[in-house]
Parts: sequence; C-alpha cells; structure tokens
Amino acid sequence: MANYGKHTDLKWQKKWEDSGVFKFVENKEKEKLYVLEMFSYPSGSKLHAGHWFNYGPTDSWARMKKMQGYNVFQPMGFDAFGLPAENFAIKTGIHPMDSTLKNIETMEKQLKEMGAMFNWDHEVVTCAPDYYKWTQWLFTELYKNGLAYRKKAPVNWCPSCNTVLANEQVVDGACERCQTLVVKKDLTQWFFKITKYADELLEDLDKLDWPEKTKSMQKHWIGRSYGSQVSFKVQDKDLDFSVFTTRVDTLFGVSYVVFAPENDMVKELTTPEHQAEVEAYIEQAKMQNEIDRQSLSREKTGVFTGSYAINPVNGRVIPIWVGDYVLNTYGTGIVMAVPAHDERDYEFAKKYELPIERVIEGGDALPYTEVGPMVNSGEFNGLQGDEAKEQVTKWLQDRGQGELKVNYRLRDWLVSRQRYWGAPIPVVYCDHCGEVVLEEKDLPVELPYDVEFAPDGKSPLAKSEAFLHTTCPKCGGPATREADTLDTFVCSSWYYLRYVDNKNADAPFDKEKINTMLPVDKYVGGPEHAVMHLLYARFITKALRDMGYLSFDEPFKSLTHQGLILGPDGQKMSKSKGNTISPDEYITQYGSDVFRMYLMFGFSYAEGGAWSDEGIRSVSRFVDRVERNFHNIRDILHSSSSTEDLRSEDKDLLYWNANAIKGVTEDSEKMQFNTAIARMMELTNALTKYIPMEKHNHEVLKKVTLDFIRILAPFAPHFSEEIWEMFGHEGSVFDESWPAFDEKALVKDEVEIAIQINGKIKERIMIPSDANDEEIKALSLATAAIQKETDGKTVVKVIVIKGRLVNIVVK
Ligand code: ANZ
Ligand code: ZN
Repeated sequence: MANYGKHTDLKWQKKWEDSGVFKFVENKEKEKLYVLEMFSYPSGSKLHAGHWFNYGPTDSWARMKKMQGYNVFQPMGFDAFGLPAENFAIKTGIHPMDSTLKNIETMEKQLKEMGAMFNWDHEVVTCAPDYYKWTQWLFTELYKNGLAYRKKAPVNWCPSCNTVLANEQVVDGACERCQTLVVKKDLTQWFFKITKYADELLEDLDKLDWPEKTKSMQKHWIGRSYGSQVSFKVQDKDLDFSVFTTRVDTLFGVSYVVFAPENDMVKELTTPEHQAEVEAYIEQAKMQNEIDRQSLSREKTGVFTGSYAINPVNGRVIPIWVGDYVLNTYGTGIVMAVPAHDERDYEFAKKYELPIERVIEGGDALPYTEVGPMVNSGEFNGLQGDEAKEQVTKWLQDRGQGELKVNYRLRDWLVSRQRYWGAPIPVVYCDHCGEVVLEEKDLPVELPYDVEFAPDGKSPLAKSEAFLHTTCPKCGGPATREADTLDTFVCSSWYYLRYVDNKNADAPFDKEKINTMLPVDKYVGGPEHAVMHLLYARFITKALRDMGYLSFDEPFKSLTHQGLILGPDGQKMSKSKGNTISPDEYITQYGSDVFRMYLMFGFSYAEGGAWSDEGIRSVSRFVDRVERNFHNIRDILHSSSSTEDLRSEDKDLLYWNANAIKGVTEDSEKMQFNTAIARMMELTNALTKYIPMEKHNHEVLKKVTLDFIRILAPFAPHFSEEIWEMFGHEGSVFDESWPAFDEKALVKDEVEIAIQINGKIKERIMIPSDANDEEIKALSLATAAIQKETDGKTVVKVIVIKGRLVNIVVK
C-alpha cells in the first residue's frame, strides 16, 4: 500500500523549518551558488501551474547543486506594485495594499507547500516602504549621475489604463495589458538614460550563457546600425537638414526626401498652397501607430510640401515630401529616398510618379536592394559595398556635408506612470528651486493610504491634496510633490541585489556582501521577459557598477526560460476558457512531489506543453512502484542472508545504477529533467527484476538503494526524506553528497571468443557478453587478421557458437 502523500509533505516541511537545513549561512569553505527564479506578481490570488513550472524544477536543480557541495542561495519575494491591483481597487473598492498583502499571504503559504528550499529570511516585497525607499534611492543616484532626466515627449498613452506605456509595453500598436489601441500624447516625463549603455549592453551579450533567441531579441531591440549622416540644403531657403542612411552608396539615386509628419521642420518647409493638405495629413498620422507605419505591406502615403532640397553629391533638385512611413523617433526623422534600391521608396515613387534611377548594378528587376558596384555615380562608378560607402562619406566629410554615424533603435527608458500603486518618484517642484530631487534622509516618500479610487482616469495621487502639498527641502518654501510613480520595472530592476541584504536599514545593500554573492549564477523565468526586465536589470547593474557599488558587469550569468504549461485542450490556460489547472487539488490528491515530478517528466522544460491527467496518474504509479520496491528492499536487508558472489545479475543492477547516476547528473545539469527521470525509471525496472530473486547481494542492493534515494531526492524531496529515514538515517538526505558513478560499471562485461577459418583457429577477440549472433558475425569478419585471411576468397558460411567461437567457411 502506497504511503506517500500530502501528510508526508507536511511532516518534512515542518522538520526542515525546525532544523533550518535550508537556511542560508555564509560559508567561505564552499562555493556560493545564487539560484534565482523570477519573483511572483501577486495579482491573481493563487499560485498557478505556470509558477509551479518555473519554481518546482528549478528548486530540484538547486537541491542537486546543494548535494554537489555548493552553498546555495535561493530567495523568493514579490513584485507587488502594478496596475492590476489598482484596477481591482477601482472596480471593487478594495485598497491595493489590502488586496496585495492578502494575495501575498496566500501565495507564500502555497509556495511553502511546494516544499522548495527558499530562503524566506531574505524575502523582499517591493511595495513595502523599507524596499521602495531604496527604489527611490536608486532614482536619486541615477539623477545625481546624469542618468535620470525629465523632458517633454510624445508618449504612448493607453486611453483605457489612463497611463503612459513604455515602447516595450505596446504590442502591435495596442496596450499589452488591455489591448486598447495606444495613442500619442505630449507629456513631461522622467526618463532613465539606458541609451548611454547601448554599446555595452550589446557587446556584453557575448559573455552570457543565455538562450540565443533572447540574446538576439535584445540585440534587435538595441538595434545598432552603422551608416552615414548626410546633410542637404533646402533650395532658396537658409535651411538645411540631415538624413541617416545605411546606403550612402546610393546617394546619386536620391529622387526625393521624406520627412516624418511630426518633424518640427515640416511647418517651415510647407509652402502656403500646400498647407491645408499637409496639416490634414499630419492630423491623420497622429492616429496611426508606429508598428503599422513601419509595416512593409501597408500602402505608403504622403504629401508634397512645396519645397525642394539639393543633393550634395550631384546638385540635383529634389522634392521634399511628408510621409508616415518615416518615423520621427529613428535616425533624424528624415529619409533620403532611393526608389531603385529600397522597397518602400520604390512603392512610394510608383504611386506618386517620382523618378526612379538605378545607381547600383545587379539583378534584372527594380528595386534591387543588394550590394553591387555603383553606376551612374560619376567618379565613384565601380566602387562597391563598404569601400563605396567609405569613399562617398569621405567626399561628403571633406565638404562638411556628411559623416559616419552609428544609430540605435534603443530609446531612453520612460519611467513615469500616472498611477497610484507604485513607488512615488522622489521629487518636489518648488517655485524658487525648480525640480528638487530628495536626499536619502527624506526617503521614503510614502504612498498615502487614504486616497480616492475612481474610474475618472485621474491618478489618486494627483488628487490627494495632503500628498501633493509639501515644503521644499532646499528653501523651506511651499512645494508640490511629483504625482507620478515609477514603472514597476524599476522595482524589479534591482531586487536580486536586495535579497542578499534585505534587512539593511542604512543602505540598499552592503557592498562587500553583494559583491561576494553576485552575480546570480542561474536565473530562471519566462521568455516573455526577454527584453524589458532583462535589459533594464542589465542596465541598472552597469550603472551601479559605474557609481562604484558593484564590482561585476552583468547580473545574470546563466539564464534558462521554462516553457508554458497549457490546458488539456492545448490552449493557454485562462479563467475564461475554463481550462486552468489548480495545483492545490492535485497536491491534495497526490502530494507535491508527484505534482512536481509530473511537471518535470511530462514536458521538456524549455518547451512545456498540454496538461494531461493521465500523465500525472502515471507518475503517481511510478512513485508507488518506487515506494513498494524500497519497502521490499528493507525487508530483504533485514531478514534474508546475503550472497557474497558478484553474479551477472548483481553486475547488471550496478550497471543500471551507474547509468541512472550518470544520466540524472548530466541531464539535470542541462535542465533536461524528463530524460533524467527516464533513467531513474530504468533503474526502477532493474530493481523490480532483482527484488524477486531468491538470493541477493546485500552490499550491492544497499549501495544501489542509497544511491537511488540520493539522486531521487531533488525530484521528490519529501518522499525521499521519508525513505531515507526508513533506512535508518537521522539527518536530512540533503546533507548527503551527490553520488558519483563508477565508469567501470558502465562497461558491460566482455568475453573472449576464438575465430576459426575452415576449422583452424586464426584469432582471438573480446566482444560484449550480450552481443547477438549478427553482431558477433560482423565483429569477427571485421577483424584485421580475418580480413587478411579471407581476402580474395568467398565466405560460404559463418557459424556462431555463442560465447565461445566463430567458424568461418571459405572457398
Ligand atoms: C537611403 C537608402 C537607400 C536606405 C537604400 C536603404 C536602402 P536600419 O538598417 O534599420 O538602420 N530610415 C532612416 N531613418 C528612418 C526613419 N526615421 N524612418 C524610416 N526609415 C528610416 O535602416 C536604415 C535605413 O532606413 C536608412 O537607409 C533609411 O533608408 C531608412 F537603397 O537611406 B536608407
Ligand atoms: Zn525651494
């Protein structure tokens, strides 16, 4: 009768807590290992299968590492600020602080039921004043170092959430959270100067053991592009402007230029007879979002301004247009159009009947967008590629009309949010002193509890007179507080630092402590954070390093993304589809180890997949079988007498044991848990065969049993403790060391056979003892001496007498 179940979990969770076996204690003798899972967002009140898939297997990995001798630090906390709690407050009247703390309490309890070895002493909760005091401190430090600034900027505005969104939070032109179409709005906002680190953020990606796809997404997000800036004069006006181009070798083929509708110069360039049309065009462009505007498939539109520019390289007079396929936020917001060699320009020129002239040779059809020799380009004809670009740029540079230029897609990080449930931006505005950033002694700027939540689109802070009115710390005069709060990504950009020293009341962290414990050795979380969170954290680490706080360059050395667990219907789990899996029910029924092992066995960790009830049942049956085996083994070791011989059955069992240790060690290291568990299933099959035998080698059986419990322990921690105890041990199995495997046991036995030719022994060779007739035949014929003997003759027959000899009949 199977005994393992939820009661086992509870028993061991209590024992672990009482004995403090997983408490983190600094230890210079051991190598530290910082294992981090992305902390949870306490918006839904419960832990779901996705949390479990992130935390359970990673905890197993960390447990193996602990047994391998590392001093493992594995903290947990809550990313507790954010929109959902505030929207919930508007809907229900329940204060975000109350709902958040309640959710955290539930989730903590559930996380404890998981039985992970989290270092709860180090917990951080980002909405607690003793945490966000230091988030605000981070803001002030960035400000002092010229990395935080305020400017008026067109921002992505979600009319439904009533807030500004970072570029990263706009997906297909809509708000990532509520799918409402995003509009542009001019507001004065705070920014962090992440662009200062663009090159380093790009180049250091090479140092990281991260999924290639994530690195390439960051690379694309940063979007470094080498090109040239070319300056054009406006005809009959004392005006000039520059364009950014990656194809300066096509400069002779420019047939018009296009300004982004938002470009400040458009007004000046528009002649009176074109004014009405241009203004109307600008108005409609405001309604479009950037993604659509850049889309290749969308029909290009534009209007003529009435002005002309002069191409510096050939003096040609070319019309100046306005078109929304040009973005104001990239390059200079102006494009030199070369219809013969660019798709969008080609389409535009066709539509508006603008000239198309080939200046690059190659291909039959236009547009030809590859590289090739320059043609119709005067003295530059024949040059191509980088050489051509260099020469043309040099020519321009000599005349003060151009230079080499590196351009980035990356923009500064907009951190202002017109919302309540976030860390207040620690700034006051004073009539005398202007913008005053607070000193550490004035932090934290606490969020007032007593505010009004109403669906009026206004931030509760902006309406709170008590919060807004304050005195200026510089002159003591009246001042107004900044009413915006920080993007929650600011909170999560440094939480991995605070964990180490979470109770420090004098500083965000102790420098020495942090530089010993960091960087994080293994970070595990969802791929949805490939850009934002992971890029922001890297930036903050580099900024704090340059301020002298950190002595490392990158926060997360190695990164793994777990896949997604879908509902049984193969669809993403969601309450509305009714296909969610509630871990609690399964844990009550099967115990958390079975739940965890199913997640690890039933899916590839990186891929995830659809939930299956049959899958978890089969893992439960496996655990039952393992348990029965261990009970039987205990009885055997207690009651029967041992054989001293090392028989082939004993060797076979040792083989499967070594095979399991090797497989579990190597596959788990790579987080390939499903194949690791398959190796333990093979060992279980071997034991199931061995146990019913009449005689057992106790020494072998005992070794295999203790090895097996230890490699199973990270996967089924409660169950394994119980079995470990059953075999008479007092301490925790997690204080044991990870078993090594015997390479020799992995080589199956060999036997010597004789090879005859026409009845005469010619050679003796070693073959695996379990080789079949076909394998023996092949091995014999392939032997050098036999090849020589049979050369030029016909093999008539090969007779195999198993285990002893092979007779080859030749003619
Ligand atoms: C002339 C040209 C000729 C271009 C040609 C391309 C091919 P990446 O690689 O992404 O940096 N461009 C520049 N600024 C732009 C803006 N604000 N909005 C839209 N397009 C813009 O792309 C650089 C190229 O994108 C530039 O090189 C420019 O078009 C266009 F045969 O200049 B090219
Ligand atoms: Zn003042």
